[in-house]
Amino acid sequence: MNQKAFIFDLDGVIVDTAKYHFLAWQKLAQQLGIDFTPEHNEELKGVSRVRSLEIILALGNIAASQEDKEIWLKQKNDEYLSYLVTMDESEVLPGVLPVLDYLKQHQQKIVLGSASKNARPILEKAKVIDYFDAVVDGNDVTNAKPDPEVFLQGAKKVHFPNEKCIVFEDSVAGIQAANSAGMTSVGIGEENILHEAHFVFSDFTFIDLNFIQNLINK
Ligand code: B16
Ligand code: MG
Repeated sequence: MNQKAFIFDLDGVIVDTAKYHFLAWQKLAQQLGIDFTPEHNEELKGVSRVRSLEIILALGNIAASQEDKEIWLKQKNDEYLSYLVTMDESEVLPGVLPVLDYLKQHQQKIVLGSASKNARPILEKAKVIDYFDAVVDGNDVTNAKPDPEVFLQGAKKVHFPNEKCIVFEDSVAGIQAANSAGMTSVGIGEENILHEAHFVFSDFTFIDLNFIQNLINK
């Protein structure tokens, strides 16, 4: 039987939590007198929470103590979590469930590879956690994307060699991580931004199940 490991990023691939990250970061930025726009938010995609704060503080030219940073990180995460309270399966992005169903029906491995430390509760709220054979998230890794650690750990957890892994990612750093791990990369988003990916689709509704079957057969 042909079997592959399909590794999914979370934010921007399975659910669109970027909009909540933006609102929470924007609230903190306003409090600190920093102008934080949706364009700035693009730079935070796939980036860890700590690194995101550093990017925002650099925007406002703010030097902060470790203590202040800890307070702001907690404040941002509490605000972010408040948006997730009402989250349910309706937030799963269009086209994702048919692909997950197809993979399950064809006995493929399904893995999560996300920078988020909130990944598990989000998968539970979105009611997709049962699809996953393994979850690797921001609590497990020390090196953030573009370092391939998150995907390497994912492959290891399901005992698959890297060349038999396919990664779905919406961030440039994530595509670079997949490529440097020797995996097949599928970009979800704009072709001009994700041009380093082996394949790019605007979203999952553009992914034909024949394409998935070809990846399984490869
Ligand atoms: P948290 P992904 C990433 O998720 C987000 O894209 C990024 O904006 C966020 O800062 C990061 O998770 C950390 O999230 O604060 O929940 O730990 O795209 O890697 O699934
Ligand atoms: Mg993402």
